[in-house]
This record gives sequence, C-alpha cells and structure tokens, in this order.
Amino acid sequence: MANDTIQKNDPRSADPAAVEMLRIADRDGLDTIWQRLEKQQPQCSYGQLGTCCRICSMGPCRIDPFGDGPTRGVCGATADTMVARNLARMAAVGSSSHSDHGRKVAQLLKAVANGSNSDYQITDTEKLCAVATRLDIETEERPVKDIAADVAEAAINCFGKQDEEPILFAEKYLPKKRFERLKNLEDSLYEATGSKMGLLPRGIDREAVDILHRTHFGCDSDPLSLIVQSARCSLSDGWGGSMIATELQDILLGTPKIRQIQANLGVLEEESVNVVIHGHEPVLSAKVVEMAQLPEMKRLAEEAGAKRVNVVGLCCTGNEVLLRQGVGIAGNEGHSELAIMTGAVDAMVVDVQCIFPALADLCSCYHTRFITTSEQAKIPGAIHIQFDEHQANAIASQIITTAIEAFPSRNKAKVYIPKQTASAIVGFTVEEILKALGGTPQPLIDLIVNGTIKGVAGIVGCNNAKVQQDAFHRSLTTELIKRDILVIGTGCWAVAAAKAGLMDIPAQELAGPGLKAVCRQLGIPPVLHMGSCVDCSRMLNLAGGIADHLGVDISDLPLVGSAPEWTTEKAVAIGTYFIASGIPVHLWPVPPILGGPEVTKILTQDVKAALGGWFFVEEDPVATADQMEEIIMDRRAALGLVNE
Ligand code: SF4
Ligand code: MSK
Repeated sequence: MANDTIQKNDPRSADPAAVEMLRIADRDGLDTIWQRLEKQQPQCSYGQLGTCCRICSMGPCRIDPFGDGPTRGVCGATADTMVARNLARMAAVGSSSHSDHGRKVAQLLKAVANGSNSDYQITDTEKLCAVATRLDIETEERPVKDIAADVAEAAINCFGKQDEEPILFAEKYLPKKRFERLKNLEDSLYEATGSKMGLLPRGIDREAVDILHRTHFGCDSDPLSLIVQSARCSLSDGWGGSMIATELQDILLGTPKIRQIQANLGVLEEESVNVVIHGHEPVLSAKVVEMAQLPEMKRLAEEAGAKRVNVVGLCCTGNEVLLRQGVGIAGNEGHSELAIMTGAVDAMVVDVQCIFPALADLCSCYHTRFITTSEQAKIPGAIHIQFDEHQANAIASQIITTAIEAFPSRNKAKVYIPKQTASAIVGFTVEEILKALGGTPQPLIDLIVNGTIKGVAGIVGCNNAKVQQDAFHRSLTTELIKRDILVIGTGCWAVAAAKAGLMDIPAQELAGPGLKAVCRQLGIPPVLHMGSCVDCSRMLNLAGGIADHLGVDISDLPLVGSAPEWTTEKAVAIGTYFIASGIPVHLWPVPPILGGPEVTKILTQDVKAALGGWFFVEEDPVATADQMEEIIMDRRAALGLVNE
C-alpha cells in the first residue's frame, strides 16, 4: 500500500524504493530527471502555453496572450494557430510512434507466415482466428500460415493504402454507433464550414503525413481544422496502429493470461546477473527472457560467479514481458535511472520510446552495459547491438552474454537494492476479463446497471518529474475504487498501481462495498492491469465490445479516462483518440494549449456535443475523482440507471 509517511517526506517520489535511491543519488551527487528539472527553472512560459513557433526561419516567434506584446507571428499566425499546429504535431508524433511499432509486428507476422522467419511462431492460433474473423478473413479449413498471411497483409495495407475509404481495422474494430457518428460528423462539419474535414482514418501513415503537410509554413492555420485532423490521426493510432500492435503481438507472442508478478526495484537480485529490458517493443525482449532461461546461460552466469541470469522489465517493454512471461518489473519511467543506481544492473537493454538519453552517462558511472538495439533509438555512449528479428535468438543470446561478461566487474561495495516489492495480479486482457465473466460482458453490464459498480475509469499515464512520482496515480486510483468505480489501465500508471499494492487481493479492502463484493467473488483486485501504453487499444476494445453488445455508442457508457503524470506525445495521441472515441479524459499536468483560447474552448467544451468526449484539467487527485465520478453519474442518469 502507499506509504504516506514517505510520500510526505520527498516531493520527488511517493514510492519508498525511489526515495531510498534518491537519497543515494543526493549523497553521491548523481544527476536525475529531478535535478535536471530544477536546473531548467524557470521553464519557458511560451512553451508551456503552446504559443511559440519555429516552423520557419522568419521565427522563432512567440505570443504572450496575457501581455502587451505582438499578437501575431511574423507570418501573421495567431496564438491559436500556433497552439493548434503544435498540438497536431504532438499527436502526429505520438500516433507515429505507436503505429510504427504496429507496422513492425505486422511485418514480422508476414515473415513468420511466409516462412522467412523461423525464430518466431504463431503462438496463439485462437487469437489469430478471432482477429481474422473480425476482419472478414476466411478461417475454415485453411492452413494457419495462410490465415496469418492474410491478417498480416490486411494490417500492412492499413498503413499505406491510398484511397479515401476508412482503414479496415477502424471499420471492423470501431463499434457500429461510433463509426456512424464519426462518419456523420464529417458530413455535418462539411455542411457547417463548407470545408472537407474527415475523422475516419484513411491510412495510418497518411494521417501523420497529412499533419506534417498541413502544419508546414503557410498551410492550415484554422484551429478547428487542425484539431479535427489531430483527432483523425490519433484515431488511426488507437483503432489502427496500436490495435494492430496489440492484436498481432498476441498472435505471435501469446495473449496474456491472468498471473501474479512482483513489482519494484526489489526484483533485482544481488547474487544474479541482472538484465533490465526497457522501452516498448516486446519482439526482442521476449527473446531475451526466453534465451536467459537456457541452461547454457545459467552455466555461463555461474562461471562468472553469479547465481543465474535475472531478466526484469521496466516501463512498457517491462509491461509486455510481465503480462506474457511473468517477468518481474523493476519500475516505471521514473525508475529507469534509479535502477541503474542500485549498482546491480549488469545490462540495461533498450529498444524504443521513453528512454532518457541520460542513461548512457549514468551507466558509465557503474559497470552497467547500456545496450541500444534499434536504429530508431541510438544513444551516444551506448553499446549498439543491432536487433534483427531474423536472427532474434542469436542477438538475444549476445545481449545476455554481454551482461554476464559485465558481472565480474560489478563493484559490490556500490550495490544497494531497496527491498521493496509488491505482489500484483496482472494480465486482464479483454479475453481474460470476458473469461472471468463467463464469456460475455453481460455480468459486468448487470453490475453497472444495478449500481454495484458505478462505472469504469481507464487510466494511462507516465511519470513526469513535474509531479511527485506515482503520487497522482496512487491517490486518484484509490479515490476511484473507494467510490465503487472499477479502474483499468496501462503503461506507467499500471506499474505505479502494481508497486503500490493496488493490484493485489488485499487492495479489495480499499474498494467501496459494491466493488469489493464483486472483486471478492471473482478473486480479482479492484484495479486491473491491461498492458503497455500501446495496449490502450485493449481498453478501446473493451469499451467498443460493451457498446456493440448494448447497441449504443461508447459515449453513452459510464466510462471516463485519465492521463495523470503524462509526459509523452504518445499520451497526447492516446488522450485524443479517447475523446474522439467518446470518452472524457482528465489530464495533469496541463497540456501546452492554454495560450490558445479558441483551441482550449474546442477541446474542453465544443467537442462535448460533437464527440461525446472532451479534455479536462485538474491538479488535485480528489477533485479529479470528484469530476470523474460526476461524469459517470451523469451518464448513468442519462441511461436511466439507478443512482443513489
Ligand atoms: Fe513565425 Fe509564422 Fe514562421 Fe511560425 S511560421 S516561425 S509564426 S513566421
Ligand atoms: S512507457 S508513454 S512513459 S506510459 Fe509506455 Fe510510460 Fe508514458 Fe512512456
């Protein structure tokens, strides 16, 4: 459970293990995100408001919306134009990151299907057939590899197709009412403005490129048009790229099952070779876990004086191997430097996304081998071992032997591993949730209808040095379950919840009477881990499944979202596809939009009627829970459900 005493004691982190490590960092004068944030003060207020532009070389231009300075950039761009363009670019980058991840998985499935890659297999044929059926691909009496080839082709086509029709994944995965609403909205926007503005994604790559084009100097300066395209691009991520990543990873690596794991720095072992896998793409890390278990690796580790090779996860790569392979997780984004400072990490292996470049310098203060593996995430000072999925077993083995070779040079006097770990029950995929409910969402719907559970909150969030690490995650989650709101989520929020014990059975006691009774009956915690941040698609799938089951739109359901402690552009894309899917989303810290009054109004008010989802910003976790509960209660009332 959350340790409130320590929480009050260190403004940087609410996690006692982090606080222990931060004391060591302070003692040894080691830089962390917190120290560097301090050195950045005061941060640029134009940047915080979103009113700076450096799109062309007449700039950079900036507008102080509250001062007497210029009200336009050199080209005449207003504050709203700048804010909307900057936001659109964030959505494009976030969507591209998730979607490019999905592309690689689709290409790997194709390679496995056509026999050019034998290091991976089709692990979950049931999921393959379920995905194929959803995409209208024939499965009856067909070889598994042929079905897989068609699924891979259908997914790959979503990235590069050139016609105006919606991508197949959006068409087949969006619930019917939402699909219709987005389509109709395109028509009403045309009627209202005389301008074509689309929401249904036509091509995953295209929607991101569209933003890059329309935000080029002298193109789109209309805030509404820019925001609509941001929504379209983000939808191409949620119902496209991320959905492809999740679904196809399940086919290749297995759909996660409910299991118990350990979370926090205590999963590192003093006597073992510790390999931390960090980033987002599990294709390599799943192999690192697999290869580490080979007797050959154990023998090499023993020869080097270690007990064994202990692979642990961090961040979202950590979430992936946690869910599928039961690997313990050392922490979330804020823990990446702290893990190295234990002095017990022999290799920090990273793939893509959310990796601090600072890790290279920090590793050089220890014996830790910092290994980059992706051509898209090279970091000066790292050892680069290029990943190639066609030689996955060999490369994963090379990575482990590199870690083993580092072990003898570990300075034992420098090793300090905080003892904290928490047990967590994880792996609540849509498939597992439905299985627990007896194969249909109806029991969950009944519990919501009769008010035993008021509604569902979906949370994804990072760690952000501007917010005390994990504090918002813990407080908000605890507040919500206390109010009989089931909490589901992904990403670094999920790791925070796991570390805080909120995903374990004793956390049932923190839930309100209705939710507690349900969790007791099902033997589950009140807070459900659905995966990595790319797996927010699982939350969409659950919401969509319930909506279709009831014949309603997602925006009719008592669902609400939050991205506390958000950091990355991916979070912008996620938040945007949530609101465009009909789910209101809380954000903290405040996004860089307040300098654009029109943009702020569109995103926090005008979109309500159009999309049924909107953004709201709140700094206090309890006040956030109040607002989230209010949204849920309003939606319940609109459905005519019993409210106390
Ligand atoms: Fe300034 Fe306009 Fe150039 Fe932006 S695009 S830097 S506002 S002149
Ligand atoms: S890793 S996007 S810090 S959740 Fe997915 Fe964590 Fe946020 Fe990265």
